[in-house]
Amino acid sequence: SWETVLKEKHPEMLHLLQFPYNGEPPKRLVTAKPVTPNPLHFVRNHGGIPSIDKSKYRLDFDGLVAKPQSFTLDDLMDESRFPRMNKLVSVQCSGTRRVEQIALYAGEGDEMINAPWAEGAIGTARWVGVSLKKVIKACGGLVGEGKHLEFYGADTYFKKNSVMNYVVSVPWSKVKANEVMLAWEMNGEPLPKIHGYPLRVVVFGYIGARSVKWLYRIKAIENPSLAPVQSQEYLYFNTQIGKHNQRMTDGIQIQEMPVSSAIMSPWTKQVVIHNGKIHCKGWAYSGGGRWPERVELSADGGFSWYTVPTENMSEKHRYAWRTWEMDLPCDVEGWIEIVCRCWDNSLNTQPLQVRAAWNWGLHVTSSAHRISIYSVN
Ligand code: MTE
Ligand code: MO
Repeated sequence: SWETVLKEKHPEMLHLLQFPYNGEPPKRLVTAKPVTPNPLHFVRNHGGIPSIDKSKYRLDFDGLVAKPQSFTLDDLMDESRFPRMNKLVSVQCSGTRRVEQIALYAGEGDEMINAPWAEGAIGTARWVGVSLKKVIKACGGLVGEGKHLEFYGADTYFKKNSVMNYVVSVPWSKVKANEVMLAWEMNGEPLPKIHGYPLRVVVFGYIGARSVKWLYRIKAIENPSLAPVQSQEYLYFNTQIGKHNQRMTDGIQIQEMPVSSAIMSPWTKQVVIHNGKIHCKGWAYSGGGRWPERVELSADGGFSWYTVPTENMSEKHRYAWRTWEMDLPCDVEGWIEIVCRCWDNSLNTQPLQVRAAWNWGLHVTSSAHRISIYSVN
C-alpha cells in the first residue's frame, strides 16, 4: 500500500498510521483551494488497499430487491440506462479534529479506530456517477421489508480475531432523496486506487464512514447492518459516561454530521505581527443537506463576534464546505484566543467548548474552534 500512497498522494501528507494507511493534508494546504486536489484529499482506511481489475469488476445487487443482478462498470456508465450525476460533495470523517478531544482525555485509546486527526479529515471533490436510487429501480425496486442498503467494500480488516470486509448501511430514505451516489470519477479523473477504484459510494451530508470504497456488493436489508463498523464503531455515546458503563446499543449510530468549522490560518502559538487586523482563513461545513450560512470570528475568546463577509466565502453549497477568509480586527498586544463558529441554514451552531461534547468514541469534535496566538500590533 505504501507504493500507492507515494504514487497517489501529495509528498507532504501527514501519515497518521502506516497500516491501515491513514493520512491527512498538512495544515497549510487544507483550504488552499475550495475544491481539494485529489493528492491532498485525506485518506481513511480500516484495512489494505485492494487492487481491482476494471475488466473483471462486477457490482452485485441482492437481498430484498425484485430482480437481484450484477452490473459491470459499463452498465452503470451507460447513459441510456442511468442518467449521470455530478455533484460537489465534502466527505468528512467523524474523527475530524479528534486531537482536541484526545487532549482532554484519550478515552478508549484504540489507535486503529481512533486516528488522531486534526482539521484536515475533510475533503471536497466533484464526484461523477449514478444515483443509487436509479440502480435500485433497475433492480425492480425494494420488496418486502427492504428499508436499508448495505454496502460491501472489497478491503478486509481484523476485528476480534476474524477477518471481515468493510460493511455499513444507510436507510432507504436517504437513497430515495437522491443523496447517495455510486461514483467512478473524482475531480475529472478516474477514482484513485486509494479512494476506492473502480467504484465507491458517496453519501451526501453523512459521516464519511458510510461512503464505502471499493464497493462490490449492495444488499437490501430490513434493519441497519449488524456488521461491526455499523453496529460497534462510529457510535456517539452520552458525553458523561465512561466505557465500562456503556453498551453498544446505547450509542447513536452517527449518520448526519452537525455544523462545524476550523481556523486554518494563523496557527496556534504563532506570533502574528499585524496592523490592527489579523488575516484568518478556514473552512465551515454542515451535514444532512444543510449548509454554512454564517461564519463568525472572535478575537477575545468568544465574548464578541465579527461576521465573515459573504464575499469572502466560497459559494453556498448544499453538500460541500465553504472556505472563508477575513481580516479580523484586533488591537491587543499579547496572547489572545481566536475563536471560530458557524451557523447553518437551520440556525444550528457549535458548542463553545470541546468538553461540552467529549465522548469516549472521540467522534464529532464540532465545538467552536479555538487557537491561541501572540498578537503584535
Ligand atoms: N470504505 C472501505 N471500503 N474501507 C474503509 O476503511 N473508511 C471510511 C470510508 N469508506 C473506509 C471506507 C471512512 S471512516 C471514511 S472517513 C471515508 O471512507 C474516507 O474516505 P477517503 O479515504 O476517500 O477520504
Ligand atoms: Mo471516518
